[in-house]
Amino acid sequence: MASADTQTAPLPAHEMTSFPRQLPSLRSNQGSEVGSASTAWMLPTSLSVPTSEMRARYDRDGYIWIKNLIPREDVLDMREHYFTQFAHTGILKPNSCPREGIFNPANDPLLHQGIGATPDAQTLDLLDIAHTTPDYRKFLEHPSLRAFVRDFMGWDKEVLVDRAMLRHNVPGSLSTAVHYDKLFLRAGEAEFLTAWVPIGDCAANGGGLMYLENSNTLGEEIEAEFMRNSQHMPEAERIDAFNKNMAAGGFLSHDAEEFGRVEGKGGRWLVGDYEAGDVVFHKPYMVHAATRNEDEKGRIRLASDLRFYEEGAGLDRRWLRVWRHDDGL
Ligand SMILES: O=C(O)CCC(=O)C(=O)O
Ligand SMILES: [Fe+2]
Repeated sequence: MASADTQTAPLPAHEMTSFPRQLPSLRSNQGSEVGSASTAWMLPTSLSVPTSEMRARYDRDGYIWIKNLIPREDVLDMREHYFTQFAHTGILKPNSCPREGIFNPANDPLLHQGIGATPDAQTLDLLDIAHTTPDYRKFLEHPSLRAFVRDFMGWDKEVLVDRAMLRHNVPGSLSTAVHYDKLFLRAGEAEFLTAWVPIGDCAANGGGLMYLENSNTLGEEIEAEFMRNSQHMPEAERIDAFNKNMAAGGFLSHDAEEFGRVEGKGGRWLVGDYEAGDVVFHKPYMVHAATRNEDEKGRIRLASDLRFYEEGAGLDRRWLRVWRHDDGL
């Protein structure tokens, strides 16, 4: 991936895992597509890179994409577990297995939406249960992930807030709109670390996350403006991602193309071909969105997003409960 299409400096030879392929054009929920001239490949980082260099990349780029952090089969087990719970809804292609998670192309994508879009009542009930299963809660404890987080952050002990999400996006459905995570975790003063875990392979146009290049400062500026405009609100309202100064759903925009062009001043959207086992970590103000799932193989995008604090740090206590569709956060 040593080319100008990659976001940052050329990779050392031992880190080149694949040759560059043509940059994709991407879509969000509304607006025109983000043409390939406005996209770039994210920088992948292998576990062999020294921690100091990983930290430098995270500080510089606002994200770090770690390849093969969790054993692939453990991630695919989780994929199978999740889609087994949804199989009876008819979401899966006939004669395909839950581990593959292929969408039934005869379905209306808008009737099979997940978190971040507009799930129907039956799906909401299933989602509530899916977030509580022992398999999922155990997956969140994965020792490879936890050891990495401690080591990378230099923490003796990490706290994962219980509110972690499982989000599926079938091809053609709506996807998570443009935001930075601090919008939703305003009550804690400590800095947290987000981990985005694709649960299955996910090509660049397959519904994974895209990051607005070098946008952590932009996110900080937007948040400072929100805070200035809400200083007269009562505390509970001020920290609410859905208060009257915020757009619907707490998002910054549903149109990534326009947001990148106008707010991002032409910054590129960074994306990767993610594989099961990879984890992307990002900063609280880094602007991102999920791409619209246009996977040619019909694979349903499934991912989980997690937030870690250092033990004892001032965290957002509202997030200490397992996600429910009606938790108001
Ligand atoms: O997976 C998604 O669609 C959204 C995830 C996200 O926004 C995050 O990891 O912070
Ligand atoms: Fe996010």
